[in-house]
Amino acid sequence: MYCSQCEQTAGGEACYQWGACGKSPEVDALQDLLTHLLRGLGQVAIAARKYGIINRQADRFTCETLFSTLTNVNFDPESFVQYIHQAIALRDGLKAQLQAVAPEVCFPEGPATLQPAPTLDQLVQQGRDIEYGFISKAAKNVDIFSLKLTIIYGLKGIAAYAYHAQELGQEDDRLYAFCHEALAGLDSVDLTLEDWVKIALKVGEINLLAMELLDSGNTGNYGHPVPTRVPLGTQPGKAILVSGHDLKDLEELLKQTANQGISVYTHGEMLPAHGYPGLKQKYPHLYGHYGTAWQNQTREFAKFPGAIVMTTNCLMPPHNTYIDRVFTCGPVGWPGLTHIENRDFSPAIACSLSMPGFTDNGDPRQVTTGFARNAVLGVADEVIAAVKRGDIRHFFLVGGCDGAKPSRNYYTEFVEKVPEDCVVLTLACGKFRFFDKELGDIGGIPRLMDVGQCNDAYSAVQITLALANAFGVGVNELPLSMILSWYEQKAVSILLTLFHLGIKNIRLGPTLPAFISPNVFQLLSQTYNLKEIGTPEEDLAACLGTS
Ligand code: FS2
Ligand code: SF4
Repeated sequence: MYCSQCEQTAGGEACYQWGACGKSPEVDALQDLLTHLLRGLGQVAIAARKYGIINRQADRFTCETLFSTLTNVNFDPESFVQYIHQAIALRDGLKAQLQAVAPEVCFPEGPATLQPAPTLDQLVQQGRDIEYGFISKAAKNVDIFSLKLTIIYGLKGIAAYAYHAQELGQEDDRLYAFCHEALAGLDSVDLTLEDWVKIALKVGEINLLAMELLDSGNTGNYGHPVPTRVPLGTQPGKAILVSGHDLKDLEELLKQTANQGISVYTHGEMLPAHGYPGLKQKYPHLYGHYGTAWQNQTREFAKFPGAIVMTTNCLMPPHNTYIDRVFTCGPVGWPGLTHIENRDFSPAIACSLSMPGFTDNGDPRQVTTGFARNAVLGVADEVIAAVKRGDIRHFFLVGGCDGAKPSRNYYTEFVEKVPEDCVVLTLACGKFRFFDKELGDIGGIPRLMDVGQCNDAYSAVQITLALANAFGVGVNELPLSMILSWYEQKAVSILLTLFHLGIKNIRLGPTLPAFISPNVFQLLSQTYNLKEIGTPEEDLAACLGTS
């Protein structure tokens, strides 16, 4: 196997034997075969579009299944076998539709014509052969290979956002058309390094569209988040835990658990759901937040006295102490777990009702979430006045993914050391390293504001652009520094969006992506002044101009 798509990749290079995330070589090969077939589906979809044939099922399938290959989403070989057969059926159906109006159109040998092997072992071998072919061809130019991987991983991020947005009724054909084109074009041989850089930046541009669609879906369905206090403790009674990012899944779970005597707790990236009026205010049994970031789930899930629903990433290999209480939804999968179909959560609800639930109130603390773009920009005048008076010296966006590496303590220390006249905006699961710190306020403006999930990066972008506009400066002249942590492929797509917007001086950690070659990194450093994190003291001093 060869997989280098996430920050915990083995040896900082690639997972060759077994995924550090728990992904088996078998699943890795099936994912590669599926991705290859999506390239073929892309070729057919592009050709069909030229004749006005758009197949929304194929578009949505591309995003859902690409999402399923993102880190910590789906570990189940059976899911991928089904996806592989569906990809071929969709591709061949679309081909037949196209050839009915344009019989002369034909496709070269490759992903648009490949037929599946008959057995699981042979499908796995097919995936391995495809992966080997891709790597051996691509490795002839290590920098182009690096950019191709960046594009594939960025597309996975787009696919994740597009999947969530579509579930909430938001779609855009430009996004689907680009995904097909980018996937289909991965084998192009006549492109220069500059051409591949342009495609990578286009991934960033389309990702902005994907995030905008998701923002519309979330706010259109559940209202704009408002600052909301969230208990970190529990209340006696039956309990169900929901993790991941999908607000539609959470809403349906809330509907189905209403008046059943069950309290719903969020875990990980679901914390910002409490800020949405259409969720928290409408469903009072959405009680509190339990636990911290994804990498702590094995310890935290083991102690939770009820069912655990995993809506999207990040799922870790479940331990035996709680595996029979974990339920998966949508593109998430683990062999043998009960998969929730059609958002019918009754198996998870029955499991929670059969469990003891909580008997005490636990942790008495609360945290605040809900500082998305509407809430922050609603107090923009006060913020601007505070900056002009010199009460606020600088903003830090300390956001991104969390993970298990001890070097991620950098982000905790960084926030602890931020001077008292500075404000920290945060988002995504990286915040769990400091989300419960009481940083106080500056003239009523909180010094720590949680913008939301990684899926709410659009909100952070809009806040940045609006502040730049209000101050009449470019984004790079704002008193704002971005200190980002990455782990999986949504972070890759967000980084490409920030480059597309011309945002410079980002500090990235805890390590640089293994798939970025030295030359590509040099290019990004020269163009965007992208830097790897140093020490909190050095980086703070550099950002504040005091070094
Ligand atoms: Fe965190 Fe994991 Fe949010 Fe990423 S919960 S690292 O895939 O999606 O951020
Ligand atoms: Fe390794 Fe990350 Fe790929 Fe898992 S997703 S196999 S940990 S690089």
